[in-house]
Amino acid sequence: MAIQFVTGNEGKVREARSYLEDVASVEQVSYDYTEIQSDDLAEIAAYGAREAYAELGGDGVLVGDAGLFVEALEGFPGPYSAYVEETIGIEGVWQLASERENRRAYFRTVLAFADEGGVETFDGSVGGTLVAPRGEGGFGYDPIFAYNGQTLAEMSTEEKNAISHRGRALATFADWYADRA
Ligand code: ITT
Repeated sequence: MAIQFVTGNEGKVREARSYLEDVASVEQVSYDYTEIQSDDLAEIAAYGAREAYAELGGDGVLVGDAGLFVEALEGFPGPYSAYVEETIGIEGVWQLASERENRRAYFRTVLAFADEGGVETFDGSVGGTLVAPRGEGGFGYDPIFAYNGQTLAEMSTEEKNAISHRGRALATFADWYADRA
């Protein structure tokens, strides 16, 4: 069985393969699905997966949607994380957060899998603390997100994957997929 993972990020595909190696192969595909406006990542991912499966067909399609949710900012930037990263940048988000006493935040990923049986969603999250940017690794908001004293940008890929929101969602998806195979 081949799962088509709709993403522009080769690193995410490699990460997915490591969770699914015993149950399915994973292919990277590009498809510009509609990102609906919603404050719920699951709704956004499920809509995208349904649309991508209708277009691409095959054994099944996987779409992910992720974001950084800052507690003191009522969950901002959340589903708008990519837009906010492009506009005010991670420095801008850190500036907003640094004015607050509560620095807690979490990353959340929702993966949506669509095939002829319909669509299912799988959640993963990791909690941490926002700090001034540190580290050269990772991507996106990794330099301002600390977990056990280290930012995700200071960790190796293996260390980050072991605790990552996407990893947790992938593990849940892989269990579900294996059970139904
Ligand atoms: P796709 O091609 O896979 O859709 P994307 O980067 O557009 O990639 P995501 O939904 O994964 O879509 O990410 C949304 C935003 O959250 C974007 O600004 C990312 O940089 C950021 N983000 C997601 N996962 C992250 C992580 O593990 N560490 C830091 N930032 C992350």
